[in-house]
Amino acid sequence: MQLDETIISRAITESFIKDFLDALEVDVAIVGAGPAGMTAAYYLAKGGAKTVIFERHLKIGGGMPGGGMMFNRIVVQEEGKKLLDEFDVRTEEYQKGYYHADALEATSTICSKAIKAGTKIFNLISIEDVMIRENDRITGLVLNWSATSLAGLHVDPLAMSSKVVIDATGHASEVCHIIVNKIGARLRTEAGKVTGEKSMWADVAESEILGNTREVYPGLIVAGMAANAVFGAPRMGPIFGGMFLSGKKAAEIALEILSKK
Ligand code: 48F
Repeated sequence: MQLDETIISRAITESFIKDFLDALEVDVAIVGAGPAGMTAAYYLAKGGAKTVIFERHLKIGGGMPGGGMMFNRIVVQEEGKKLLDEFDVRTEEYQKGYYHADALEATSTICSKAIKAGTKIFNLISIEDVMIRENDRITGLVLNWSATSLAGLHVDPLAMSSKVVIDATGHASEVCHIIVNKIGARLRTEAGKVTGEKSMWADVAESEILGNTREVYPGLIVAGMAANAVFGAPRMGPIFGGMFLSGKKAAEIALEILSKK
């Protein structure tokens, strides 16, 4: 068979556009394909919700592939290990209650499971705003190619609609910052704003993250490190159990919200 470059180009363009058009109206839009976002996506898709992730970078996994200071291993505690077992990611006990896993195996496996469960992940796309309606209800996201802002080009974005949004943007908690700054949203935190993360304390950070994984504004859930940053809890460094558990809890909250709509 003689290969035809035009057919290759058509296959890529047409199939991408089909997926992109389909992603313009979803049940749940997740911002960030880190460990929390991808875990949430897996459980949402498994639970029957139409789910999409937008990821700014070329690579998926957020802080996970880099492990701890570029030693590409992650550590999980007992509860986190159970989730990795469910994903079929291999772990090895280092010392009682501490398990380590290959950061790339964890990243690629969770990503693959999320996609095979039905999630669409769009990399290289940044969320730069939300879409709103009456009473500043969040009804979707405003997106643009990450390359546009990197190149400093003046290009208008596109928008998509979503019944629920999950901010899984990590330390930056970008969606929460956007709604506080642009629509004066009052988050369900003490001061109504992003509190800001505290310095590292793994034990406290991991024990508080599930409580911080909440609907922080109508239709917006925070997951992963964004949850701790929004509620002023410490960071935890390269222990990842809390990220996976937070992603799972965010999915459960989103499914609950969807069931009431
Ligand atoms: O940072 P990230 O991995 O967040 P996470 O899932 O996990 C945190 C851990 O990696 C680590 C930690 C662990 O113990 O503290 O930091 O909470 O993934 C966040 C992803 O969101 C993307 C970003 O590129 C990263 O891959 N992201 C951030 N802002 C945007 C975005 C945006 N505005 N639009 C699209 N993607």
